[in-house]
Amino acid sequence: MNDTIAAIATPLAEGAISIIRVSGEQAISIVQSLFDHDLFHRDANTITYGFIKKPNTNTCVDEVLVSLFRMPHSFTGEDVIEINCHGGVFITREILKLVLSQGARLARPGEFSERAFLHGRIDLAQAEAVMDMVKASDSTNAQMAIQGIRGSVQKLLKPLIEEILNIIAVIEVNIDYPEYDDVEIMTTETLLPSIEAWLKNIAMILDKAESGRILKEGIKTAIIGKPNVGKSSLLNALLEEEKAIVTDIEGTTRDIVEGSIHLGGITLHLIDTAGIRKTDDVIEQMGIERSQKAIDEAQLILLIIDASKEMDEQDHILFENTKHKNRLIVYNKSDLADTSRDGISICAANNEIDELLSALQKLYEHHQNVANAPILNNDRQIGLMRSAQKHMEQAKMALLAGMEPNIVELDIQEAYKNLKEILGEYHRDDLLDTLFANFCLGK
Ligand SMILES: Nc1nc2c(ncn2[C@@H]2O[C@H](COP(=O)(O)OP(=O)(O)OP(=O)(O)O)[C@@H](O)[C@H]2O)c(=O)[nH]1
Ligand SMILES: [Mg+2]
Repeated sequence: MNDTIAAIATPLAEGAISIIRVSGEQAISIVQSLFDHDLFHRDANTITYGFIKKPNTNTCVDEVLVSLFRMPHSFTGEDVIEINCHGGVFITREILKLVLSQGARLARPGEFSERAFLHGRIDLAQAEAVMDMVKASDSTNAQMAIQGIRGSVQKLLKPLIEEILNIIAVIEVNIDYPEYDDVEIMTTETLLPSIEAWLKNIAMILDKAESGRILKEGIKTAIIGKPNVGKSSLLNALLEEEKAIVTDIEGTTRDIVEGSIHLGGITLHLIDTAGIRKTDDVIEQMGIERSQKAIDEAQLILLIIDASKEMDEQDHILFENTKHKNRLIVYNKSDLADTSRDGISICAANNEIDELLSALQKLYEHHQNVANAPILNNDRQIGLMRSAQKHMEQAKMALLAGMEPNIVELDIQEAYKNLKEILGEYHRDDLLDTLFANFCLGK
């Protein structure tokens, strides 16, 4: 981490401005060697107007604004310079080249954030939230990201980590200093309730995490049904564009057609599939195999049934095949139906799909409430949390089976490690610090 890194921080495309970011011990001196105004004596968090010049010549390269941040109060925790230059692809690259020629190294992707993490400016969950913000495609995602950037995961985990540390500390003191009699003795009776309370909290967090993931990643939604029931018409109505081909010929759609819609904060990733039926057509058969795969992978199925006809054997097969999935039964062609059926009725051909839209909103309404609460929202975080849960469950089972607290401590320590890893920090030292802070041992 001793070298100074540089990179273009904005997309390489024509625009009003581009930013070249430089971080490290030499950041100020490197940029100073290219800049016609004094930076060495400038205060932190200032912007200086001037010109970038080629070193040792007087050739003017660009008119720029130079932002200066001094360690440790910068994004990376190091000295950081940001050069705002004109947003041309050539000129941006040219200035980066000059910076590199003066001794900076080209940064690897994510290296600025990595340094911020290594210098303790942000924890790992915050670093992930920075990426989430860059990738956020709607207000819900942006809202979750800003929570994460402000350290919501750490706040969420802090009480749980403290509780675990306390349990471990008491067990360890019991083991190492049996003669120390003003320390409470950790027995199965005292330990079990704390573990159970802890597990309850974890279960709640994991439950909300599922909503977080749904909000962030969207829902894979497959439109399924017999040929000609109006699947492609529904896709087009939902997307408000003529994306899939619609004809009155059975077996029109042979490949997967995709598109995404936002519905009140939830994103649905829709796939229109080939109508499922018995067929000798090789291409159609391949399409049907893809439809089957789409059913397996989908998180939500919209099973489309032609409301103008009686349900036949093929409808019933699909009905049975999708029973175990999260699904909505949708009756299309309501304009041709004599009797209205229980359930969601639409007329895709005329874009009359309000009943379906409100059913979808209702289905995912409860997830939206978590957007403003601290939540875990990626696989890494959720995986580690599950692992912590597993270890604590094991500790609980062992205690119930009559094991001594000092035997189950290993599992409890693993759970602690998992939680700390969510934030990207695991040090045995923390344990020792708590031990000494709480008990003033080892004088
Ligand atoms: N009257 C009426 N016709 C509809 C409706 N929705 C679709 N259709 C017609 O039904 C026919 C089939 O529609 P598609 O959307 O291609 O059906 P599909 O389920 O995608 O069919 P495949 O791709 O062959 O599996 C077309 O002629 C549509 O115009 C509707 O709500 N009412
Ligand atoms: Mg179709």
